[in-house]
Amino acid sequence: MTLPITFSPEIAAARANGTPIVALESTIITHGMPFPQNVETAMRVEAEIRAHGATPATIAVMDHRILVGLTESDLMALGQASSVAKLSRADLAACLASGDTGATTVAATMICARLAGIETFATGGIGGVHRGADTSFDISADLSELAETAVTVVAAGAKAILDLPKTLEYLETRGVPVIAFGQDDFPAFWSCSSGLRAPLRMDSAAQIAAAHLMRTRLGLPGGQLVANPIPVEAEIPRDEITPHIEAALSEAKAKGIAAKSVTPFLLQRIYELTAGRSLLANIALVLSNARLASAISHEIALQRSKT
Ligand code: PSU
Ligand code: MN
Repeated sequence: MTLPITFSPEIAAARANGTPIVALESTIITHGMPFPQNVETAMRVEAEIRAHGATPATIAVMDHRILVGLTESDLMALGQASSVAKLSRADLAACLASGDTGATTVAATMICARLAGIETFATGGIGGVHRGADTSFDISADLSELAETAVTVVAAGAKAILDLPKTLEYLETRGVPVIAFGQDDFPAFWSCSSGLRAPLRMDSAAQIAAAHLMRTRLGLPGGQLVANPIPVEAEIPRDEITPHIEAALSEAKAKGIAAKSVTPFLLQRIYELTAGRSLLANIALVLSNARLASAISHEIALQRSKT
């Protein structure tokens, strides 16, 4: 059985040449940022990865196929489309079977990346355990995917709209290494620190790649979460963003926003409440994650070639 995967010409060439590939998700484009900044950012992130000697593979679902690598016109179309499905592990196969268009979340992008033989993935923030999860049961499927799929994901931690202590507990229970890059604290997306210590700390791409390869040698199935703090000049300090987060959360509660709509609703409201500053921070951190992921993808290739 052949997989329903279509590689773009750029990705096909990278596979043939052995150039390291970095996966990118598409939900950040369709549900995470407004047009036109979503498409501009997607293109800048891709350019950043190319500038660091790796090849970007943005992943989405269209016409019964997983597209690995999107063209500029694919990105433009996706960035303006209004009714694109947000795909996680639960709906990936159904969307492929129906032929609908879907954007992949962190969880679905990890699944597609693994199928395509890609081991490094850059994004902004991962989903997590939502506040109030003790009654809502809202825990992102991104977390269990990290426990099952062997892809190293570079994110700026998790957003403080989530319950960060519970998110870290859940990841620990599922055996996911959570690695803060270059600092002791787990970062909180728009802010460099969440005030919580990360379980692991690494200071180089080489260390992260070595740990990734060791997990494979040990036969451990899951991936790694690399939590790369937002560049300090772009951060929104915790005490500044907290009131906006609280306001967005109580609006979501009052409006009865639930399930898949929660994360996009909160991101949009915080964008409005910070007069666009949250988006500038988001762009800066994704670019920074793209650079680190590129370095990790090179290190994985280099270290594997030596064994
Ligand atoms: N965080 C962001 N921007 C995003 C997302 C998270 O800053 O666009 C998206 C990612 O695709 C992530 C998904 O995988 O939201 C998580 O959604 P949920 O909480 O419904 O699992
Ligand atoms: Mn959810």
